[in-house]
Amino acid sequence: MRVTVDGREVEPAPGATVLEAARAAGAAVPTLCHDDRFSPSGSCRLCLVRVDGRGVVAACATPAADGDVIRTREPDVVAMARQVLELTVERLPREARELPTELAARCRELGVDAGAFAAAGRGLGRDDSHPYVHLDRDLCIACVRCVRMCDDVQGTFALTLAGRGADTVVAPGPGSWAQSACVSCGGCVDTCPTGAITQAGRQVAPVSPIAVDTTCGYCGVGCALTVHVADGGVDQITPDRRGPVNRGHACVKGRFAYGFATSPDRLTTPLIRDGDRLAPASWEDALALIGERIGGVIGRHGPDAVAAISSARATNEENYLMQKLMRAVVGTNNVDNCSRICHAPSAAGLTAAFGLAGGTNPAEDIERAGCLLVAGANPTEAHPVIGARIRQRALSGAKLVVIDPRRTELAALADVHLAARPGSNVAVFNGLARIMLEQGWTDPGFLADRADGLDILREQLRRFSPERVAQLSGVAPPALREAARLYGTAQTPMIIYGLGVTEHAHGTDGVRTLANLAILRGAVGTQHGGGVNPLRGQNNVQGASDMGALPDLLPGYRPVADAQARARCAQVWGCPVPDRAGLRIPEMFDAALDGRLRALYVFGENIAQTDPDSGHVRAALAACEFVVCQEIFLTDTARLADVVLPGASFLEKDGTFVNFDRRFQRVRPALPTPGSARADFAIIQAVAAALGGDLGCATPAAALDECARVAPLFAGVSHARLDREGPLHWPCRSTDDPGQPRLHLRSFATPNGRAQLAAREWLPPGEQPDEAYPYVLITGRRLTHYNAGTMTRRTPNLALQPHETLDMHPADAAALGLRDGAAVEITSRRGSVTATARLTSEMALGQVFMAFHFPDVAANLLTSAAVDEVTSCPEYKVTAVQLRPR
Ligand SMILES: Nc1nc2c(c(=O)[nH]1)N[C@H]1C(S)=C(S)[C@@H](COP(=O)(O)OP(=O)(O)OC[C@H]3O[C@@H](n4cnc5c(=O)[nH]c(N)nc54)[C@H](O)[C@@H]3O)O[C@H]1N2
Ligand SMILES: Nc1nc2c(c(=O)[nH]1)N[C@H]1C(S)=C(S)[C@@H](COP(=O)(O)OP(=O)(O)OC[C@H]3O[C@@H](n4cnc5c(=O)[nH]c(N)nc54)[C@H](O)[C@@H]3O)O[C@H]1N2
Ligand SMILES: [Mo]
Repeated sequence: MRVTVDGREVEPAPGATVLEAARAAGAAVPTLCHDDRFSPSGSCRLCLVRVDGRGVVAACATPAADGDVIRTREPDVVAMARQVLELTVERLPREARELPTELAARCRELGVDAGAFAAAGRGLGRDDSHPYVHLDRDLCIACVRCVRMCDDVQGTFALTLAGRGADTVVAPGPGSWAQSACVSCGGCVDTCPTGAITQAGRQVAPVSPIAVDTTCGYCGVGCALTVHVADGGVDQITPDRRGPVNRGHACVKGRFAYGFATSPDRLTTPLIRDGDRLAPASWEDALALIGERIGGVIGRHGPDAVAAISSARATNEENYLMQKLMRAVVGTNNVDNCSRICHAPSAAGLTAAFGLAGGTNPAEDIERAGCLLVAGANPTEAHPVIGARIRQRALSGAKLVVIDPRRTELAALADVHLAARPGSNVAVFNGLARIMLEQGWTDPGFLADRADGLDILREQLRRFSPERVAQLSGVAPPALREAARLYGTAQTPMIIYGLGVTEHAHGTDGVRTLANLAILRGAVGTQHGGGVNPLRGQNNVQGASDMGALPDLLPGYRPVADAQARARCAQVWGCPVPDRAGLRIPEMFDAALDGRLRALYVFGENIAQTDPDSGHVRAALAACEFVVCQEIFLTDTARLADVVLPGASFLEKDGTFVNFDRRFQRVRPALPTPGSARADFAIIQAVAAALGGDLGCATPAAALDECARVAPLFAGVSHARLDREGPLHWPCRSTDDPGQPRLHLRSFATPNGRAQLAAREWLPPGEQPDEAYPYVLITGRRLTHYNAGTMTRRTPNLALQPHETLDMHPADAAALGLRDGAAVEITSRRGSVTATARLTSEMALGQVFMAFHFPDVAANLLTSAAVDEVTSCPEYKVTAVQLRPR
């Protein structure tokens, strides 16, 4: 297509609008209702242009046609646009023209002066009820951008237009904003062109001169954010439209929950234990003590008496240094990260099935999927930007199957919701596989050419009739059949899953039997999309594992047992690499209790609150001779340490994260570290020096370069390249390798290049309800808080959810004599906690749910020591409990 814009010929992309064509030619067409994050509404009429033969059109809503002659500067058309704008602003107060908004900019461009505005506002009032989102109705022009953002991007449908005629303005439903369905994604704030919707207590728009592009430090989605800095703190954070996963969207945490960074509770100086208390100390003293005590343990008990838990919140470069510290300086493979207690079964299961530890497909493939199968994941709360993309895809026609014991938001929207009992995944997935085989909803060509294990699987599936599956899982056979049909017959069905699959005594079996479905269907390792995709949790849990912060794997997933891999590291590091696999996190605690482990270095993980069976964890910490905790807050874990080192948050440092779909993305410092706190990168190097070692790697960029030399999987990744080209997917094996968004296109990375089907029996969970403990407690997440809550509880998110609840079915509550809001005591075989009952039909009978974000309702006092038999991932999703009114 060729068009002419103001005399200049251009070739816009196929399907471009007249506006896009004009902009491609560099013409400045004014817009007000337009936002490229959603489809054009053409309502503001500022983008009027003349197209020869087609008259005056709204450029944003008119498709360009080959040969169009577009004129954007015709005086009569510009005058029309000016009149439209004058009509728009005549009800706005004059101050509106002075605000740093799109509206004011359009007024200046089109020559609409203050006289066109009203002397005063309409007196429609404000709504300041919400902790983050404030509304000044007098500034609203009813352009509908906020509504479109809420509907078409976020998918919450919280906003409408209300009122009559000239007084029509946006409204968050019938009540106040705080009472509305708003999930605080900030999309409306971000798109509002007039200053009607703003962030509480902030300027209408970020005006600070310093804007730093970085990656969100909360969950694994990897949203690109811009941090606007003012007075040494954050002025605002806005989502970056160039972000490949978030595309200009964000959630309540990434967008608003940054207040923790400047909280007075931040650790600003090292602390050293002095009897019962932790006393402020100098870096010199803290590091000298670490050198002496850890050096002493190594001297007396050998290097394997020392272990480290590395941080999935921290950067790749910091994780690379941490594993190098343990292997090259201390001399042990005792290093692990919270992937162990999260998606270790994904790494193990996906490696066994397909040969690589990463999810197989990029987020973009959500939009290509004809059916989305979401199993044991609650993305609208835990990965909200992905949740929004899934919801939009389901609203635009894809089938949605949700497998979750709870009626989550996506379950409520699903074509089929299989409310499987906690711990029954293997039965359900096997049941689906059997129906798919019976019905011929498979890809025989793919199975013959690219997969192994069909015969053994077929034999195993004889034991999984829909009736037996119903018995094991509570899922009715017709629903199971319908789910199998939707997944089995859709074009490029995509599997997305979470901890409801992995955090079980048979979590790896869950991943394997789920992967079976994609293999049977031939929906993995193809150009078309689909695949098997874990929603990895922490901002950098993928990266922490990629960097080799794992007891059995070196950087790039090369086994410590592999002599060649060790030799490669030894050559680059200039020292031998220990060949015996180290301790996993749960094994570290056991080893501490039986005296094999004497010193523990905990970096950015709050194990006393987040690991299962907290009593056991605390005993293990107490049993260690020496515990170092590197934190940004004085957590429950830090309180139990001998030395506390003050680190830096993601807003304060330089490096990279790897998100859930294997993208390396840059993290850049926006704020100074508080007090004498230091970047974790520098701290780990100082600890190495205190132990007489030298980790090299002068900068984070140099550390990633070194990693690229030892790990062929990331050989082509560097800070320089990321700065130049933007995010890169691994595998990225050379500097001209563009990276692989979709894995396994030609062959699988397994030893024989074929996908491996797995025949697995269903086995009971580690703990089951009985007469004494008749309810099943599921633990998981809530939208507004994040894991241990150390960060989100120090932000206004606390106002959105001030305390933890125990979610339960109204009939269970009635049987116990509990009302909504009543105190309920929850007791497991290990401990007791008290929470407030929340009655909801999201829960099935006999099952209750709570999160672990609040230390005063310590879910992990209850959870058991049962772990996945392959990876030692804890069974957080199944705990037998009794309930009692308090
Ligand atoms: N807001 C927020 N976002 C977060 C986090 C947070 O703390 N808060 N944490 C981050 C981290 S570390 C992670 S790992 C991710 C986790 O993200 P998700 O995996 O989505 O989170 P969960 O809520 O733990 O569990 C998901 C679902 O599993 C279901 N489930 C429980 N048992 C079973 C079962 O036996 N079978 C099936 N099919 N489903 C089951 C639960 O009902 C729950 O809805 O979230 C990340 N994002
Ligand atoms: N009952 C129950 N328990 C669970 C789960 C569950 O579903 N149910 N889920 C489990 C899962 S999936 C996970 S991943 C774990 C998460 O458990 P944790 O990793 O313990 O949880 P976070 O709150 O993310 O804690 C990280 C700690 O790092 C600190 N921190 C943050 N950024 C930085 C940094 O840049 N540098 C330093 N030095 N410190 C930093 C924070 O203050 C915080 O205390 O919880 C697990 N626990
Ligand atoms: Mo996690």
